[in-house]
Parts: sequence; structure tokens; C-alpha cells
Amino acid sequence: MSWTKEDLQELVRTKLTGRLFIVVSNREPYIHVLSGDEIQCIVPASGLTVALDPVMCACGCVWVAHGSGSADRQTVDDKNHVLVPPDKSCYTLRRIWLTKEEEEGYYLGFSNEALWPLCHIAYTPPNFDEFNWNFYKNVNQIFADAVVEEVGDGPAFVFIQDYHLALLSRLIKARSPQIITAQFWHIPWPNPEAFRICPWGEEILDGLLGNDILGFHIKYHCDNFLETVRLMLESRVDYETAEVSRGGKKTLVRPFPISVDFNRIARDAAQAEVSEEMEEIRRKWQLSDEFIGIGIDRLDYTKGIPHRFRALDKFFAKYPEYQGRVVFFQLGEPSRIHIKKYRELNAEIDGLVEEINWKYQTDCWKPIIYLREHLSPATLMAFNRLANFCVVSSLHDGMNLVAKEFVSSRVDEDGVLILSRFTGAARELTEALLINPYAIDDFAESIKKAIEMPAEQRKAKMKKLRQVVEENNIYRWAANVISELATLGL
Ligand code: GDG
Repeated sequence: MSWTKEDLQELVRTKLTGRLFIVVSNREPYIHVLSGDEIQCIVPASGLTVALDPVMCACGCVWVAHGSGSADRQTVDDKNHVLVPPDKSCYTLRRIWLTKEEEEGYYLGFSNEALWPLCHIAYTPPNFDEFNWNFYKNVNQIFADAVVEEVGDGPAFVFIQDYHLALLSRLIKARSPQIITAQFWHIPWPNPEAFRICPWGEEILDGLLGNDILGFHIKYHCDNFLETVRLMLESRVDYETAEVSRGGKKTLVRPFPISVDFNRIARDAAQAEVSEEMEEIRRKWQLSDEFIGIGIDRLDYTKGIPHRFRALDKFFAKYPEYQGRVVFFQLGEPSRIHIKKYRELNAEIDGLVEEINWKYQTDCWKPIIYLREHLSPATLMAFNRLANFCVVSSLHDGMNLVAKEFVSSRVDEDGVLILSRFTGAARELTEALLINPYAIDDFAESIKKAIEMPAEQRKAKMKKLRQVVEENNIYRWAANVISELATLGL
């Protein structure tokens, strides 16, 4: 059975009985930016917000997040509230404000230069700086104050998102012990040997154990977390029940594989506007009967984008008959560009695109078209529908929603997904062509296999992939978290 928005609403009504439902994350689901004299509302390139928005539209009250857009202050009321989504007004976005120094220390410095590389095994060393750690602690307190203010004295369920807010649950409960909290960690949890290099590892673990429930995408990350706690913290770890007891308090540690709103994506993908946009892309890039490959990513060194280009290079070198017949679109926007590693990645990607295009291009064909910009959800949908194959080549990824979006959009049951084994998604999407992105020769063979796969096989695989995402959609994910909460005897 596929979970619907209405099923989730009913579950929330019966299980959360009158508790406020609050989501907290660093990134906001809608960003208001100034474009000339006009205010535009954009959807950020973030798996977390894309996943949580339908849940909030179904049952949320308030989403607390950092207001990072240039027109964000102009669009809130005196309580820093704005109703979103802009066209539907389903829930309240409460924005909190950070100074430039706070953003640099907490967001860029500690969250993204220390915790992000610490948790992803992508061979980029974390940078631990006490100055940034202090900002991280302070900003977690700013978020806690905002949550407590929103909740007042009543009962509430606060659903905390991700690695930016590891200390939040304890800070909230210190002020309002009646609040129940769950936290979902959207990125991998590494093995204890990798984690133990963090100088503030114990504080982070203790902070996370302030939650009643702690969720990861897959059981492997839960096991890594339990083992890290056992080795680093005074506590009782029960592997049978996957619970940690510390200071008389229990935290359940559970896998909740996140997903997308399959039905909405499938419905949107079938709209006439998408077909028009597909035609427009064909016209603009003068595409005729070439095979089209796509990669859609927030540009990040964990996504294996250079590896993907090296595999394409190998493919064209080894199978020259495909030169002129395959066009690969790399789409996505740069992120975290104030961090040196990300600037280096952008330069590396630019260099590779230039080198490969120079090697193979003709007067009327280029192997790689790189659109390094923020694209609208409708344009991304059109590319998903146009592609003969989609490449997700992450070196390490908690889940990867691009893979699930591609599958959901293929209402025609066509298209091949090439998917890294090192994504959470690979555990569910076993009908994809699974690859090791570091094994460039095999990766190149998979590109050939995707292009040459017979139509019946493509259809059979895509059907199965679609069934998996349809069944395990985002509403089931949220329902699983809430049902687990209900077992705590609220
Ligand atoms: C984290 C974890 C986990 C990309 N370019 C544009 C754009 N996107 C959208 C995609 C997709 C989202 O961004 C990326 O989601 P992912 O899941 O692939 O990756 P992360 O942002 O790293 O997310 C990840 C996720 O949290 C959820 O738990 O799956 O493992 O790392 O939705 O379509 N969207 C728009 N313009 C773009 O140019 N509008």
C-alpha cells in the first residue's frame, strides 16, 4: 500500500493528539531573494527541504530555519513568520537571523568543514577549529530559544533535522522538558575509527542522546552510531532493541530511509508544460537522435562528479562509435563556495569539462553540456524525462534523492539509472545499474550497458524501481517516525 498525505494527517491527528508539530533545520524550504527590484521565491537545491516540505504541507504547524535570502527580512511579519509555500500557504516558516560571523563559524566552519567531511568517507579531511565550535554551540542555543518561544508551555513534538543541530534537543529540553524530540541525521554516520578524531565527539554524542528518537537512513549507520557511543561514552547500549540509556534517559536509534512524494512527482511529470519544456530543451541544444545522459547535483565533492567525467572520457575513448551520438548534461548549482575545497572542486569540474570537450568535440557536437546554475524544479523534471540514462555517482551519500526523483518522474517506464553502491538509495533501488564510482573502467562499461540495454529490460527494471519508491514514499517515512514516537507512550 502506498501512504498518502491524508493517511499521514490521520496518523498525526490520532498519535500526536494536540501536540504542536514543529520542524527545525538550518536550511529553509523557501528563500526570498532580490532580483533587481523584484522579490523572487526560490526552492533551494537541498535534499532535506525537498523531502520535508510535503510532510509539512500535510501536517506541520511551524518550520524554524535560518533566513538566508537577501529578501527574507522583507517578507516576514513582526514575529519573523511567513506563510509558505507561496502559492498554497500550508504552514508557517519562522526565520531566525544569524550574523555573518555566526554563519561562518557555525555553518561553513563547523558544520561543513568539520562534521560534513567527518561523516562522509570521501577522503577529505575535516578541519576542527575551536572558534567555529564555539559558534556552533551558540547558534544551537539561538535555534533552541526560537523553538521554545514558538512552543510556549504546551505539549509539542519537535522534529530536528541534520548535523547542524546536534546539540539542540538537550538545549530545548533544559527549558521545556515537556517537549518530545526526534532527530533525523540526513548524512551517513561513519565508523568509530573515523568519528573518534573529532575533538568534541563526546559532546556531540551526548547532545544527540538528548533526543527520544534518533533516525538514520539505513541500519548500517545506526549500527555505526551505537558502536561509536559504546566506545566513546559512558552509557548502556542495547543492540537487540537498538536503544541507548544514559543518565536514566533512553534514546531509540532507528533506520528511516527517506524518500520523495512519488505521486506528486509522477503527476507533475505528466503535465503538458513538462513536454513543452522538453521540446524547448531539444530545440535550444539542437538535440536530434542522440542518447542523452544527465547528472543533477548540488555541486559537492561527495557526489563523485569528476569520477563521472573520467568514466565518460573512458567511454568515448574505448567506444569511439559513440562519439557524436551521446550528450551528457551536468546540471546543478554550486554550493558552499566560501569553502576552499568547494572552490577547488568547481575548478576541477570546469577543467575536466573543458579537457573532455576539447578532446572529442566536433563542429556540431559536444560530449558534455554543463549548466552550472540554479534550475527550476520544472526544468529539472524535463531533463529527468528526456534522459536515456541518469548518473548518480556519489562517493558516499546518506540516501540521494536525485535517484528517487528520476525514477518517480519516469511515467513512461523508460530510462536507466546508474547508481553508486555507496548511496543509501542503492539498498532499495537494487534494479539500478549499481557501480563503484572509483572503478572508472567498470563505470564506463555501465554507461555503455545503459545505452545498449534493450527496451523490454529497461521497462522491467524501471517498473520495479517505481514500485519501490511508490511504496516507500515520503509519507510512509514520516508515518514511520511518528508511529515509532507513539511506542514511547506519549
Ligand atoms: C542530504 C544528504 C539525502 C539539485 N540541483 C538543483 C536542485 N537540486 C535538488 C535535487 C534534489 C536535491 O537538490 C539534492 O538532494 P540529495 O538527496 O541528492 O542530496 P543533498 O542535498 O546532499 O541531501 C542526502 C538528503 O539530505 C535527504 O535526506 O538524500 O544523502 O546528503 O532534490 O533535485 N533543485 C533545484 N535547482 C537545482 O539547480 N530547484
